[in-house]
Amino acid sequence: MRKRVGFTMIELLVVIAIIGILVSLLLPAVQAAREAARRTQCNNNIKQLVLALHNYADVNRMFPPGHLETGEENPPPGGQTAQHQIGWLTYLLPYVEQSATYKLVPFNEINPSANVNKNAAFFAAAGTLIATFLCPSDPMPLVALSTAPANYVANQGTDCMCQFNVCSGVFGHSTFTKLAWITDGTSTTIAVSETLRGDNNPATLLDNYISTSSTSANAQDVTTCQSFAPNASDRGLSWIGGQPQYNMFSTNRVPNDALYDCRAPNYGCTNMAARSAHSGGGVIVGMCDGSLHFISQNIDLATYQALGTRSGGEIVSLDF
Ligand SMILES: [Ca+2]
Repeated sequence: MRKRVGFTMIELLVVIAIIGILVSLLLPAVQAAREAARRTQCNNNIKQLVLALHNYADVNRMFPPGHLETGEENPPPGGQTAQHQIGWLTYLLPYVEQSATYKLVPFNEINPSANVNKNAAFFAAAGTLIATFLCPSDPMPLVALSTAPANYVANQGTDCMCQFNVCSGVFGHSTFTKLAWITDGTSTTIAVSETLRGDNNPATLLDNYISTSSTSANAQDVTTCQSFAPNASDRGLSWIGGQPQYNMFSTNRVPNDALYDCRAPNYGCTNMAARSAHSGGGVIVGMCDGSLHFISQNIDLATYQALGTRSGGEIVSLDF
């Protein structure tokens, strides 16, 4: 009698089923390992950024502004307002090994008669993708724009409008904070956190926020702000840009807040929560002393706000 070779159909099915089970056991582990690697990268980036802030402060005796208008601050009647708004990450370029890009930024160009943001040199700098500015845990694909994005945002505290050194947080418009002003202590004051990038497409609602010029809207009052339709989708889409949705966050509301971020009225007041897609629900923050923490979106709001102020006088335990 001829000996049977090969497998029966049942044997084959059993083998396939076993392989399927093994793969299904392995895949989540592989995915978890990949996300852990991505998260480590996001952690390292924030660490680099806070170190860069300190290196900047060593040279300049203060932190860089959250954002700054380098054009005419008060143009003559009928003149255009300043066009060149520069975000804080721009000032850190020399301290994260990006001096070549830094040299392209036309900081001092004042040209109220033209939109200098269309300056060729500006876009050569603005369009440069910088890995240190990107958190690979953000699931949003990179959008092809003339400005390159960033996942890192600076702490403006609980303020809606933070400018000219009058800020509860550490960074603001035309604000240059000295380390000595952080009287609550650098280990309990947040410097940097994360945001989720938009896709620049208001038709895809999930990543939208509310941006309105209505003077009846108050971004500081997040609940009231929700009555407006979420209509903007450019959060995090320019590291160079000096607009709050690109580079600032508020501790007025907890990380990953379920309500929409707000910007109103007339773009003056912003209330953007820190956001991330990390498992566990929360965001990484870099404190002003360079230490890193993962802050849960379930954190007590008063504690979170205390971590946002630089000189609020609150007592915060170190196990937040
Ligand atoms: Ca504080």
